[in-house]
Amino acid sequence: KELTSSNEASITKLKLEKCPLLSPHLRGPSKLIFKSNLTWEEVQKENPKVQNGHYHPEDCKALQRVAILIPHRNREIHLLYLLEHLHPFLQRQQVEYGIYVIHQAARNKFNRAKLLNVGYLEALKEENWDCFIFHDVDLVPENDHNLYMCDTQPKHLVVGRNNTGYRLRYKGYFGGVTALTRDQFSMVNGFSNNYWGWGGEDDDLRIRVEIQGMTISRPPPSIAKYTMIFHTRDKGNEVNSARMKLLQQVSRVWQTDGLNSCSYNLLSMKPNPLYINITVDFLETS
Ligand code: UDH
Repeated sequence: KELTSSNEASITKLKLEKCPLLSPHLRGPSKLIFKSNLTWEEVQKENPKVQNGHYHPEDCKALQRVAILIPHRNREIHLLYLLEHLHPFLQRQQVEYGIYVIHQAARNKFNRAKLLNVGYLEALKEENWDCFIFHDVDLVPENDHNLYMCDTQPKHLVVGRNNTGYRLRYKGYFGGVTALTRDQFSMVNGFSNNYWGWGGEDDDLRIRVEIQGMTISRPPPSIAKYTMIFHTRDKGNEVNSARMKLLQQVSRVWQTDGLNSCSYNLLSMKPNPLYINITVDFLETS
């Protein structure tokens, strides 16, 4: 019986050996350059094997299937620079991945955490991802030994960044870029949906992780380094003055505030060459 080409492709994938944990293509630290005239067409051309934001290695079977979730509104140039670096970075690591950009449509207060909950729920409708990387749009990894894969414990990937002298911002900091397995994130009921504006939602997630008796792992500081693309505070993302109060309630509310209470209006889910765009709308309720 004749095989269709997609059947052939999946049989070849089954026969492949597992990729090694440390890919032979890793390069170590690299100096990042952000060209002022970079275009989407150029980045697309540089990544011919990425289709609709998805990629899988061709010569071995990836150890994990990883969804990268990027919360977004009005930061197109940051997105372009991040994707320019992230696609080749992930391909050098030999991970199978999909990049999702979750775009908040309304001009109300920005809600990073809720967008990431939406990304998790929607990405899982598309594929059964093993691992989720929750990724700010303005943080670009400098060293490809910083593996975009999940561990037995939730992982924090940003130990240092250029604008803080490459030191952890504070003990317990769990923001910027984090990696949790599908099950770790579901165990904590995801992020809280109630942080409108800047701050607190990452500390809230850390408390959820601790309530579950999990601990946060971090790669060595010499590896977990990021360049933050400079920006000023966005309109609609002012500091959230309710954050300290919310942080005191986590142990009481985490079971009813999170993935299981995340309501939203999905406006569109559109594949772009370099990412899947999810546009979502929700009302500010607290
Ligand atoms: N984000 C957007 N659009 C917004 C707000 C936030 O896309 O309008 C996303 C984006 O992925 C960003 C993340 O949410 O990386 C976190 O928001 P942020 O970058 O504003 O947070 P950060 O802590 O900066 O990096 C806070 C304000 C910096 C002011 C610096 C003045 N010295």
